[in-house]
Amino acid sequence: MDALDSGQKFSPRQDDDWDQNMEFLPAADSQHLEKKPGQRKAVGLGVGLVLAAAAVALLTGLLVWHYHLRSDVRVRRLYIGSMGIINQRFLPAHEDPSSEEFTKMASLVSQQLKLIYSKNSVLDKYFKGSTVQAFSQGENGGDSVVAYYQSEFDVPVPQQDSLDEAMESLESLAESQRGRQGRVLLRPTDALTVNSVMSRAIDPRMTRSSLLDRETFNIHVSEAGVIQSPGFPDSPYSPNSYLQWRLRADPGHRVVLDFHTLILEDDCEQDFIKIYDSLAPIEQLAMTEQCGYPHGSLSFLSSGNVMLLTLVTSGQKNFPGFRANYSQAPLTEQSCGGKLTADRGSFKSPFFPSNYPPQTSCVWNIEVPKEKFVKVQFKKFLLGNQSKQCLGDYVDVDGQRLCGRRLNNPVITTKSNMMSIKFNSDSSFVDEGFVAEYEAFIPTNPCPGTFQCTNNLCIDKSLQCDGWNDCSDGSDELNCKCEESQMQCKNGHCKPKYWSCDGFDDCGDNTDEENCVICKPGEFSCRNGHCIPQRLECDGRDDCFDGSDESQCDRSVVLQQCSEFTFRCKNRRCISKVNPECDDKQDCEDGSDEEDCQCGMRPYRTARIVGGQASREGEWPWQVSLHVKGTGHVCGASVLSSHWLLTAAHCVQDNGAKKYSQADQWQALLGLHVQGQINEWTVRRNIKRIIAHQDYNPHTYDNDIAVMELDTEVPLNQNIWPICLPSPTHDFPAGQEAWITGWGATREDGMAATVLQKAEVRIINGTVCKSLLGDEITDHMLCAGVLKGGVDACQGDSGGPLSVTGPSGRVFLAGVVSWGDGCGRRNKPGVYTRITKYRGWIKEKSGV
Ligand code: 4AZ
Repeated sequence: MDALDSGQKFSPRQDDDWDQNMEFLPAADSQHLEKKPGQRKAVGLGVGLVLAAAAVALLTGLLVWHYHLRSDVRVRRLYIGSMGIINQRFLPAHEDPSSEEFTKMASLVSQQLKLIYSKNSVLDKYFKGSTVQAFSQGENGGDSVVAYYQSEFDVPVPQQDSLDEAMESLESLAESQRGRQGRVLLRPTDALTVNSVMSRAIDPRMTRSSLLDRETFNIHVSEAGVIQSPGFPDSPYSPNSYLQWRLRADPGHRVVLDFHTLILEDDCEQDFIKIYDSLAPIEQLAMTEQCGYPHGSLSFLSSGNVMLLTLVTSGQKNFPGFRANYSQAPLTEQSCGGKLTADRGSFKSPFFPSNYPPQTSCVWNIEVPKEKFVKVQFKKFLLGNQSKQCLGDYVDVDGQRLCGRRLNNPVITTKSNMMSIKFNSDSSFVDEGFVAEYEAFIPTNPCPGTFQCTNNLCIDKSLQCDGWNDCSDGSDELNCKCEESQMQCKNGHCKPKYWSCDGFDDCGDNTDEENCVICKPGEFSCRNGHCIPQRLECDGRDDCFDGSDESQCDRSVVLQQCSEFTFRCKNRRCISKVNPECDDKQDCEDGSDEEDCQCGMRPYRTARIVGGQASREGEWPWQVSLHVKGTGHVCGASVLSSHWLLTAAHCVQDNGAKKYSQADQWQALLGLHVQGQINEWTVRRNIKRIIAHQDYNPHTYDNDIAVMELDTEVPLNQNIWPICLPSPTHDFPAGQEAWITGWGATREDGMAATVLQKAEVRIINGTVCKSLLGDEITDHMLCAGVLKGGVDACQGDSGGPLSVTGPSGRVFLAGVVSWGDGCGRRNKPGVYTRITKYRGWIKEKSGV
């Protein structure tokens, strides 16, 4: 039997008469109600409502009583567990459920479970039966076995919690008996010596009755290989399926699973993968659950020699699925912790930036010369969900526990020459881990020649009072005397005056955004500066006379007049909603806001960069690498359709003998992930025609835009897909998150990247940008970046996309990488061609 066939379903017993006895109250007889017509109608309606409410209340009461109070209604409850057996040898035949050895051992395990449950009155009463799913070799080699099983109970609804408690109590029983020599768990004659048991109720999503397609794959990872969801990459995974991959490494090794692609439905209730540090889906050994399009690390390691990957899908919306590489690593590899005696150094969680394995513990002891103290700074810290007392995964620095994914203060100092740091991961839910740097310092002079933060970090003096929190505890920005050009925030920081009222919280306490609106409390401030009563917002009428009071509402309003902020439908009428195009809701009467929307979705969704990180294959299917023949990658571009690309005009300008304006000089690589690695996804095309903007100015980079026509069309698929073009009035507000992608240099004057890089930046207000970069910033340009520095586009990224994801999940092209003052410099954002200004031009030149 497939162990997962039966689920946690209701199975009412002995009470099949309750619904037959239940009657709805008879409807009121209107003939008996002699009233005036109007009144009669109202009274009739009232009586009807009261009776309907009474019927609903009665039905609800009966249901509550039926399922919760009647103690004879039973539910089936499934537990998934494992049992460590130390007096049996593991044989290769134990991996094959049809072998005699498997059957024999499974029968012993079932008997043993029955015996264990019989010693507990709750378990004994409700136990139905067990099935063994798999065996693996115990950690001490062939001399021990781990059995994975499922036990089924039929329990009255009110007893469910006590059943859970009784199951959990078995773990401590095994634990306490293990210590007593010879008194191992309840040993029947000649049977098993059990040294551990562990079990939990199964994830209810894995027992949905709709899961008809069930399959198990058994894989040895001693030789590296690839697993993928069925149909990947040509077709989406199948609906209503429960698939599991049991991965086994050699003894003394761990399983390594590295996802190369993972694209599932966004809703984890529908489709998800879950990875277990076990061969069965035991909940307290769940390492991760993923759905949608995850951005974090997708490289996982088990604590022992087994791992289980499960994929559960629902009946709706099927996506491409996954492809992952598996292999094994010796348990001794990357042993962590140790003694650190140098004056400075670094240490990190095991396997960083892969997810650390569960059940791992490491201790680092830092010891520096006697006269010095030690400080440690966590550069990265991702340790799963924060728990109250840091009971799960944590870092302990001299008795102080740190956990979660954000540290308020990432710097810790000792008042002695020693420091002890412990890292601990529990049995479930792993994360990327941490990177830390430590340094010895002389207590009397901790920051020679530099500024000393309250947390003892030392920073360059020029960073003091520059408006940026460089200490990470804000102490470099306290008690600053603001200059003439700066404003004083309430929290003591100084910020450039022109940053006030730009819609972005620059102070950190929002004081730069207070008192900006002239409207009184209770009033709505229109974009055109008018004030209207707040209650008129979203009332379906254009009270501002520029549509702004109706622009952020669910429903759109057709306006009397159009403005620079309103969307123009094909029928030339304008609607109030901001960014209505391709948001999967029809707003124009003629439906034109939802036309030509085969774009911007990562496929199947129905729903070099400085300071960036490597992206995953298929993550940016509109990204193109433009190669100059004989030279290689020079610029980026975006896919607009199967025939057209969009890039920067400065990429296609002649440069002395280099005739970049000629189409035959170029080759476009679509669906590329790693430079130099052409794979089955990569499509190479020659260029038929290049059309650079007629008003491109090579001195100012104004109108830095060009389109390129491919010589033959490309197939659109999950790795090659157009990005959406925004309408001329599409709003990309300051502060909005955007992504830049490309193979450009990873630092100013640095080397180009080989793997496609991505980085998150923010749209920057135009006035702020002009004040930072000067008047060369025209209205045709858009600034984006991280003003603190360190994250930016750079040489080789030019022509590539600055993309913004809309509320419906569709990605829009906000800008094209154009120029900047160096790369990643503080207060020097990147400059992009503002695409909204060129919607008409693109249509005219390419027809897209
Ligand atoms: C370039 O040379 C370049 N920091 C592109 C973008 C930026 C700087 C330089 C923006 O192609």
